[in-house]
Amino acid sequence: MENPEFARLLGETADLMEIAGEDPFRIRSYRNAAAAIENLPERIADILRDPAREITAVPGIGKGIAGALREIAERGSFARRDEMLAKYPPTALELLRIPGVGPKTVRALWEHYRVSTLEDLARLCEEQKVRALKGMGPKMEQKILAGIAHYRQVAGRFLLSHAAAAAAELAPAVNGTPAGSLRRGRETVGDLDILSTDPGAIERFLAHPGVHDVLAHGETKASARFGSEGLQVDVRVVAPESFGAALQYFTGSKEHNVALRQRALKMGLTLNEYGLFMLEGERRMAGETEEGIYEALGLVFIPPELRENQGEIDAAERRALPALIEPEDLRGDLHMHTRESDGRATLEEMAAAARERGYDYIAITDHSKALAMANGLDEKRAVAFAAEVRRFNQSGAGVHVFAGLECDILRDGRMDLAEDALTELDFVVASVHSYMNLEPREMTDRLLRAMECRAVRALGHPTGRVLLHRDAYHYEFETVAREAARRGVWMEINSSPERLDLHAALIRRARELGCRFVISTDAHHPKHLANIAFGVRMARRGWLTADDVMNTLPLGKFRAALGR
Ligand code: DGT
Ligand code: CA
Ligand code: CA
Ligand code: ZN
Repeated sequence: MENPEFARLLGETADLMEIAGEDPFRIRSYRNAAAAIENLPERIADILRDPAREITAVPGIGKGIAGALREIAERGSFARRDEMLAKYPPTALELLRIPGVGPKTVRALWEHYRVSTLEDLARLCEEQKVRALKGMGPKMEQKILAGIAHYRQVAGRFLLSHAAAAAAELAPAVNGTPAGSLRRGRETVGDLDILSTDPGAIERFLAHPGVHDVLAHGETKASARFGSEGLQVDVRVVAPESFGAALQYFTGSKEHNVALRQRALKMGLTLNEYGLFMLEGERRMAGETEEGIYEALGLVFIPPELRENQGEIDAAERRALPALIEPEDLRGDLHMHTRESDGRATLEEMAAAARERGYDYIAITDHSKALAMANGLDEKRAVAFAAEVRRFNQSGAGVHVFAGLECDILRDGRMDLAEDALTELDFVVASVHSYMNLEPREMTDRLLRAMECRAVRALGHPTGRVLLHRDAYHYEFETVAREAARRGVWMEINSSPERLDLHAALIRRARELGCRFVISTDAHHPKHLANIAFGVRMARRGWLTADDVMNTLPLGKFRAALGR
């Protein structure tokens, strides 16, 4: 058993104890232990197995928790957890995910109505029975209903980054290739699909230490959960002569596949996960490679990111697909934070990491003062930091640093810092971090006004969405994109895995309206610079070429382009 699983069982038990209203001190000790285990570089299972080691030597793990861990290692649960699960069904834990529903509410729901599932809670709200509970009212019922609706939409989906990390571990273990939404670069992934031609793949998949809860197990297919967060993984074994057909089929999207199959039928062919065949006589036309399938259908190869049935088949027939941007096209990264605001590293450390990636330039864009929590910069500090950046550039660090700022757009659309200070900087990205629930008209005006500031070069995370958590704020995107194009303000594609903002459809629309783009990471740590790959996936899904993206320019040309 791996550490996250130990941590999950302890955390779950703490949640249940909280529902039961037990001693906060004991609850906290479970939570602290879970956090300690989560961050422990060593495997708990190894320490337990080593007779020369004492598990209580791990900080945060006392005698009581140590006993629980031993029990978990032995039989997958422990007495305290079993006891709590006898009181409350495990579905009660899911209720805690709904905003406004805390442990006390869960307990009251159980005690008064024996309700412990989302379905029952939704019904109870509709029947207006929740308002009878202490501290509840009609407004709360509405809020809970909205929360449940949202939860159902996102439940069971995972960030692209999470699925990518799982695939990086599992695919090599089964000699497999990831397909499905992960291969298409969708920002969230429902389940991970892996294909392999290795007959031993299923066995090795199920033997992998991170794999648990086997959902289906056959000769050529198995489904199970992976890791502490329980991402579902489907592994399929296919014959080598069908590999391309299977990869094509299981990469999807379903809509793309349907359109492709219709095309095949019109050509007297039939396409399935085994291959492309003549309708009459069943002669095999293709199937070993994806390229072969597209070619036999009279199409150029369609990159997986475009397979959403959004005109890509037509374009492939006309040989008019764009030459999509590649990660190697990027020369720099234009949104990152340092310790000057809420980043975790210094200017020097960020620049060193950028040089290691082979970049020619970066912009340091710390927060402005409206983001007090992030220790945002006022005019004086911004200008002083710019001077520090320029001194740094004198030191010949091998990568050019632009003195930038992520300047807050205030509620009325004014910039957080005075324009004369902003003008002294090389690169200002303007972002909304507050008042995200304005009426669409007001939000539109706010963004339009922000772009009136001559110092603004880019619009940061332009829709403000946080994947699986917060919807985009509402405004007239086309109006704003048109104005951005007119003024030469670039649209940011924020590569942070929780944001991936803009998304594909808006990127494509913005491009049609004449916008240019930057792809940036919003890094708060040197390791976040690697997230640029996710932003590039978004750009590709938005049909962008290197020419559409400003930070593919070499330093000299980029500097010239900064003069707006
Ligand atoms: P997800 O897992 O919800 O993020 O999205 P996908 O696209 O990975 O969907 P999934 O895992 O259900 O299926 C993988 C691929 O298999 C899907 O993209 C296309 C193909 N597929 C699944 N069901 C059907 C179907 O009913 N018809 C066709 N033509 N293809 C299908
Ligand atoms: Ca999938
Ligand atoms: Ca699947
Ligand atoms: Zn931001």
